[in-house]
Amino acid sequence: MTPRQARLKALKTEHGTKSLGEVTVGMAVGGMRGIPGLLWETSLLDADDGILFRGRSIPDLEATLPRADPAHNAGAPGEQPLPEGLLWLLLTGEVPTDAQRRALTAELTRRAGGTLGDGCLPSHVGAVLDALPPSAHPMTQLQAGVLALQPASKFSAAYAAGTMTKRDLWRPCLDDALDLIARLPALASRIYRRTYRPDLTGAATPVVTDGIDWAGALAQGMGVGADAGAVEMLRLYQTIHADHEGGNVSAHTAHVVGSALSDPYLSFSASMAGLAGPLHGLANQEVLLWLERASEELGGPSPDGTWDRAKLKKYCEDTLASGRVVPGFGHAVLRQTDPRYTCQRRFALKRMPDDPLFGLVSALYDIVPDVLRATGKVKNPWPNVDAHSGVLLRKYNIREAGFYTVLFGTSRAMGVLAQGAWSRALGLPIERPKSLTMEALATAAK
Ligand code: CMX
Repeated sequence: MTPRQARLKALKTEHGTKSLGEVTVGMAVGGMRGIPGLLWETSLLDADDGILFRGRSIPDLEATLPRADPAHNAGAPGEQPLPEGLLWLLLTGEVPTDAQRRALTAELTRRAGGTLGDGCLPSHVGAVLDALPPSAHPMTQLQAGVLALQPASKFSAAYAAGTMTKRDLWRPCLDDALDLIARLPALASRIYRRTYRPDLTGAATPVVTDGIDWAGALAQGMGVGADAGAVEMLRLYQTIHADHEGGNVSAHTAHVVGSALSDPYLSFSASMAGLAGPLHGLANQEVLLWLERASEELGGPSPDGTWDRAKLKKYCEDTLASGRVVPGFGHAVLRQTDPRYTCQRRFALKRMPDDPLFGLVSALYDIVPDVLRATGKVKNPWPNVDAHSGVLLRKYNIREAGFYTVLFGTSRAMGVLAQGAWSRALGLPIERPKSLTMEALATAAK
């Protein structure tokens, strides 16, 4: 038994009957807010301080995770953390050394058949995508593409063979997780190119295979790999979206589906169906469209780069009056500005301080919270991760908002799949919370 397995066993034996708090009727009908009902090892969310990945804050990760080698960063040392470094941290609880990060990148490359680029996709995956109409949303394509990869599941094969105990299934689960993560840059870029950029053919976007990092391969596949700023932006983006503890829709979906011993391809695909909702991951698409509409309606910034605050306030109020939410603001758990927003803002201040849409995002930071407070019902008026990401992507020529949630998804894979392997290693059971009818709730409340 490993130390973590022993710890969970001891927790169950010594504290299994202790209460974690009261469950009210309001919680039961309020989206289970505040009910502590999940074990999630890879990250923990604090309402004020934001996400901690294995106990480490985003600024801590920015300072400590390995960066790109000069050879893969236009000759200069990388400035942004590499997603593989975070994946190592999520899996092991330890910040990797540069050598360990390089080894994980090499392992992902090996698992992808020698390239993190387009060549690693089995040909039938392209055929599945091509069978969909071009109008299919990129998130639909992502799910279909992941399901097309599923026949390669080692977890499913091991379960079917019946030669492994339930406790040992974490091994093929981890295998599947790494195989799938290895193929995501290629799958995402294939979806991007067929939907928006058919001009970027495989031949036109050659992928360096010798040591290129995972986000670098994604950038190359999307045709922005020659822009060092774009590559760095994607490294940061792919790092910060990876995990947000276990109760959010995408993570929880992966968790509940995986608990039925559905394999990682199935649970990740299901997770992406949840991420595709506008109140969750699709908010990043909605934000950019909303910003572009604002810019159009207001006729852009004034010549000195500032935005008309009164008109912006009205634009926000009109959004609310039309029955829509202000995308990119609010959160079910957070009660302060999302640190994932703040780190993107730091990146923008350094690399694109004069970008007009960044100016708009900054102006909205001063305006939206008051507008939301005035409704008297919004619990958190501050911006979340999605309020900022589209402006960074757009700056680096990834302008198609419909694709943005796919980029959230490729990152989220690292968190939910790392936890999925741990869930199997810890032998977590099939998830089955209790539901009640209104009559049963009323009876229980008496
Ligand atoms: N704009 C307008 N209304 C908002 C709002 C916003 N940004 N945020 C919350 N509200 C409303 C809710 O819709 C709710 O209204 P009703 O009582 O009429 O249903 C009320 O305020 C209370 O909501 P809450 O308790 O503050 O927030 P919830 O936990 O219910 O919802 C969230 C959280 C994120 C869905 C919500 O803040 C929202 O819709 N935000 C905009 C969409 C968004 O940015 N989503 C991305 C979140 C991060 C992510 O997962 O990627």
